[in-house]
Amino acid sequence: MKVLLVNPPTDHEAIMPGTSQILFMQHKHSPPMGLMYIKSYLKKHTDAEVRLFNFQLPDPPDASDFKHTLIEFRPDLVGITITSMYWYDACQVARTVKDVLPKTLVVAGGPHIWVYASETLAQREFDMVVVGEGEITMTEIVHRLESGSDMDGLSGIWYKSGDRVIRNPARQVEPNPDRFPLPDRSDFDVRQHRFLIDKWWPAATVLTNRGCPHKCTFCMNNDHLYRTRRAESVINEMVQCKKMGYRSVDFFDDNFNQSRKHVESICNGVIGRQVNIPWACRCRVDNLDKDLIRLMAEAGCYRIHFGVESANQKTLDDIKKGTTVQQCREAFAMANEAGISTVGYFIIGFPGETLEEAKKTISLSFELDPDYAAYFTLIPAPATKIFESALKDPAFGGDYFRGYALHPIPNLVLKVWPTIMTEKQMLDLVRHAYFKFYFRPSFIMRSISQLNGFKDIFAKTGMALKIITTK
Ligand code: B12
Ligand code: SF4
Repeated sequence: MKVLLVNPPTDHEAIMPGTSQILFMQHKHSPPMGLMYIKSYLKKHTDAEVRLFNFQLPDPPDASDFKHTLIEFRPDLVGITITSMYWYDACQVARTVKDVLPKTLVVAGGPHIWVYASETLAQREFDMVVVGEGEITMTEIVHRLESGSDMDGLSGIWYKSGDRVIRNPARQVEPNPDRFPLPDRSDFDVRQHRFLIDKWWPAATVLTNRGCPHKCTFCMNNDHLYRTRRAESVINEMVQCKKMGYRSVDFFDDNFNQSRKHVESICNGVIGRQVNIPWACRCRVDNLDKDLIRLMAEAGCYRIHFGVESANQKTLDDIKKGTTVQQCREAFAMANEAGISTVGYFIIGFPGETLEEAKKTISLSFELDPDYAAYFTLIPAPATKIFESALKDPAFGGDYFRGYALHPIPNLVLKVWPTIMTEKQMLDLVRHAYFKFYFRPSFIMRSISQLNGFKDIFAKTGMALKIITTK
């Protein structure tokens, strides 16, 4: 049995209007963690020969490389990971598979499928979708195919049977993430992965938990069951990455500091075992205090990303963020004091937000003085509370996302939701904020002093040009 897992290309990705994506321009080259987890689980629990084809590399393979792999490897099953940003590209991949190998089973999974399972199966080229976590479901699919059994009752899948779509029961998320072996990093040249702001690269992306118990209304966090890995297993992964040549670790958890105990055990373990590798993480501004931040710094934390979102307490309450503006100030101050650099995320255009309030958010971004700031216009995303509210407002123009899921088009332009401010006001604010933040003499001087080779100069100049030229 041969399985090919595919991370689709990004040639026709959906477009965030304006300058919102600037800080993440190259980050789409992060390794596909979902597929890497599925691959290692399949390798452990089946005899299948599993390969991973990754289109999302700085020097990406093209469609003819992919066709060549299909012809040479002849997979029985192709599994494609799909986020809504790359839905059109994912459809192209599936179509290529069916053109070259019509009998190969094409299975889709990933965040887009969690929302649009039936729309995906409405496309001719998909045979099956996996809704939810894929490790165990994929393994069971392979076992059934190997033994010639049908898919009757296999939880977590929907599939086509003739003209009918069979919807099997949902699969519960795995309560113990340590059941999953470490993600398989063997397919990648580690040096290829680089986030513009990484101080030490290559940086390994590592997940220490899954899920998030919060219910922020703008976030599509599909599985709220929050689960942590054992610290020992996380540390083993850090050690493994270091041996592979990674020079830092980027914890990709949505919410690294949800459990203080979890953070403490990772930090204490890292210190005790003298792992000695710098790391970055994404934290909420609550759940932190000076002792914890000092411990994190001692354990190698060099950068924290904070979701500030807004400077207006009423907005923070409305979006159910569960944080206060004061906590934002304290979190940045504590990180600064501990010598940890910071990235602040700020969102412009929450429903009901006035121009004055949005300007306050931008002022706060300067007051907090993060090392990097990322400004976004609010894009109501499917399966979020804000999207549900936007659908009730005729000004938003209806469920264009479902239309896209049914009839994929290249480079869909994502929609903002103008309630009080106009779209132009939001886009202008974000562009000006980027301009003001990144063209400050102090920022330019610091960036120049930290330039790290030609690639870095090229990437940072590209970012600067995009800020200047984007309308
Ligand atoms: C890291 C991350 C990023 C990184 C890197 C993205 C990348 N391309 O690698 C950065 C910071 C750049 C980023 C940016 C954005 N992201 Co992002 N990101 C994530 C995050 C936090 C983690 C992804 C991850 O590694 N997950 C861990 C793995 C194990 O989970 P997984 O990928 O879902 O895979 C599991 C299942 O889905 C399933 N599965 C997945 N693929 C497959 C395939 C098969 C065949 C099968 C059977 C199963 C299967 O099995 C896997 C294992 O259990 C997720 C949130 C989350 N917690 O997942 C959001 C998320 C993927 N991002 C999202 C969004 C919206 C964005 C942005 C648009 C945000 C923005 N406003 O700019 C941009 C888009 C950038 C871009 N062009 O892609 C959404 C996607 C929504 C959607 N409908 O597709 C998510 C889900 C966040 C959210 N809660 O809203 N992101
Ligand atoms: S925004 Fe962050 S804290 Fe809020 S639900 Fe999403 S992941 Fe959790």
